[in-house]
Amino acid sequence: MATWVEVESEGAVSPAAEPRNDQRARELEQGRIIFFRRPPIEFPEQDREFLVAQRRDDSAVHKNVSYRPATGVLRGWSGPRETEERLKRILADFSGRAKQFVSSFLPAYAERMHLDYTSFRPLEEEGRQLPLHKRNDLLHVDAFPSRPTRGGRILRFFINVHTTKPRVWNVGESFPSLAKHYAADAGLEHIANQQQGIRRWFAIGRARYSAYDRFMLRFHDYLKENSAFQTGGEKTRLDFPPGSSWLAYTDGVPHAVLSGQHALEQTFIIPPDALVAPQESPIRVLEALCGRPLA
Ligand SMILES: O=C(O)CCC(=O)C(=O)O
Ligand SMILES: [Fe+2]
Repeated sequence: MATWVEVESEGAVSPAAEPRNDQRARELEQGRIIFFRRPPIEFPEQDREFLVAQRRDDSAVHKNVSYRPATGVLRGWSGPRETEERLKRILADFSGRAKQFVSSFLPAYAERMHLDYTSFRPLEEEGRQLPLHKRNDLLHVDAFPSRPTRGGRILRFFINVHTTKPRVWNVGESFPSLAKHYAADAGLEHIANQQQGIRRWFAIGRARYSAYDRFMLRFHDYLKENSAFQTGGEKTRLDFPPGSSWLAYTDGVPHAVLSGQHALEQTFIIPPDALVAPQESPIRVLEALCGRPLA
């Protein structure tokens, strides 16, 4: 079994007590998940109670709820106005604290990271009926169809806010190994070759999507479609206990959520020039495999 997956217990971390160096960032960039038995941020008990009280039948929750901290827009929610305002406030507070925490825990990123969406995941993950490419119980690496990163990385901070149930993940092999085994079959060469044509013939709109973005979107779908990979690939089960918290680069760690309910999550996009181990980033790993620049 791969040794690169190590769940580290940090206890309740006071960010100020952490050494101000890049060790944690390096571990994350290399594919490790950093685990906190208790959230490293303040999270009020009344907020937790409010979140876990939201049920599908009484508030029309059908999917993950997303919140955009930059604009205050809430998606995927259709409860009463008052409830909506309270939910927004809770997500905005969580987002602000998550940002503050990541800035001090991972100082290398503080100046350049981009605060992406916040999410609340109110549904039991086990047995969700979703179309194949949307299923999160299948191992995958993340790529967002609407937000190309051009080589930037996707860092996610989670809290399991459920009272009693763990959130259960499977995680797979390291990105370099995953790419070595599957990138060619997923069409890396073809997508790398398209780059120049697209540069030449399409104007600005398309250029937002680098070959890297197009490959990662394809790779996400390819991995979910690949039943040999899903059943035969190497995996490690991780149980995140109720009340625990974790950080992971989900564009590099193949992951699947098997069960659990009520999680909060904040996404950060870390640009290539803020990474402490850029040579380990998915874009560099893929470029080394295909011998061409991808962004
Ligand atoms: O909700 C989770 O625990 C992870 C789900 C996931 O893989 C995702 O949102 O990309
Ligand atoms: Fe994911």
